[in-house]
Amino acid sequence: MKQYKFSDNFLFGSSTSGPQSEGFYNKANKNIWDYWFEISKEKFHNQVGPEYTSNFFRDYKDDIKLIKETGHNVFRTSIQWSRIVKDFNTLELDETAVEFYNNVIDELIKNDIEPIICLYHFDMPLKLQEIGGFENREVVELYARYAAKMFEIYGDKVHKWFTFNEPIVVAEGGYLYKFHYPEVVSFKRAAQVVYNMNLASAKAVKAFKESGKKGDIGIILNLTPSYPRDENNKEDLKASHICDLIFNRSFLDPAVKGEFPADLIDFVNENNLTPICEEGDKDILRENTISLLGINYYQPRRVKARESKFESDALMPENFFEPYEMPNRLMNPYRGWEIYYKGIYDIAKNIQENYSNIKWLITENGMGVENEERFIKNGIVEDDYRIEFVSEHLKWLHKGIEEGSNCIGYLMWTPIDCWSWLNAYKNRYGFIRFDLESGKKTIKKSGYWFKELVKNKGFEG
Ligand code: BGP
Repeated sequence: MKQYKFSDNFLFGSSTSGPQSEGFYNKANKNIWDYWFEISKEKFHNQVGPEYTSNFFRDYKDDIKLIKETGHNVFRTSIQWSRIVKDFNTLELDETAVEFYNNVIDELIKNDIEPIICLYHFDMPLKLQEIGGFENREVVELYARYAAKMFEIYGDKVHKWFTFNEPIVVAEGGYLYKFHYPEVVSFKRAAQVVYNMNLASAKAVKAFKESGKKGDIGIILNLTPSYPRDENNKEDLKASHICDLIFNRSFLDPAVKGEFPADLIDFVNENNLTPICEEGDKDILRENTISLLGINYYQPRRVKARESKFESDALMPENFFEPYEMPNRLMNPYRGWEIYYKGIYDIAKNIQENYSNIKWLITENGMGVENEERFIKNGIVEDDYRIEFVSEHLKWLHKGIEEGSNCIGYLMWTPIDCWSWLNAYKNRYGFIRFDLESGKKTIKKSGYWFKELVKNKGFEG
């Protein structure tokens, strides 16, 4: 048995997002999820949409009580652009929403829980999607102005901000693989979205600096470390390098280093994917790098060189690699994602060695499990698998920190079972169970375990 101790000011908590927890409650505007559910209910698991979710808008006080009872010293959520802004051009705000987010922030602080706020979590306002979403430069400007407004009104109380959650997923889901609206399949348009979101993020960082508010600003990236099937096979290495460029470094490098990797620029030029750029963009990226990096880690990406031709009408990332199923890999069968504990350490070392050891934290890590009611004993979900999942990741993270990686916290996905996009309530991730029928919220075994972990600043394992 070994003691795994974390520093006294280490952040322990969890993350959710506005669209996945609040419910609709007369929002000023619809976002693309509200709309997509309206027109395509059948796409959503059991046809459950975003209108109710776990009712954070109504129940935030009780929810924060539960979050407190599970030991959190930090909690992350997102502001819904479509809720707080009434008119995107004049930036007229919705007063009920302003008050709601203000109350949430106050309630957290009152409970000694630090609020971390993200400004965009997959939730493009429908009106802005109608003019092209992040393909349109005008939306980049509107986003930067919205961000500036949020710093102005909440910047005295919130000291950790994030511009985007998993921006690469916006491009993947909406413009390549059809698991987000607008269900477009175009590598070129995806590249434009990636480019414009990088710019939008840098412009928000600029606005934050200009606001003069105290604190850190960053971006949240879902890093999927790329592992080649065979380290000694040149073609496998090339495939894994391309994946790393597309899925990780397309945001990581501009955010931290202020520029796109040269190999990525060559790749987009060679494949006719070059986005439309404007003069001055390079300066904006270079001058507005982040001070804090959020990393969501769920799974590695194992790849090999293509063994057969990829059949598709349009050019896709898969033209350049094939997924590799490593024998004996550990799987989360419900989500279909590999669990690879050491990946979190590899990320820690990568950030330390290649990204100037920037201050970072895990903003999501988690295990979605189906039919968790199977594990209820005496009214409590006995989720020992989740305890194992967290502790095994923390052991590797601890090693990375011991070796000097500048990680300041670990946030799980998610406090209370929440609505998960197309999967709705299929897989449960929370420390706290949400009973869909009765609306009851009950702390799971992992929630009590987490409380002890935070109290002791570590665990024995
Ligand atoms: C991340 C997202 C979250 C959350 C989580 C779990 O990618 O930031 O919003 O949903 O994944 O994934 P899923 O809901 O797809 O099971």
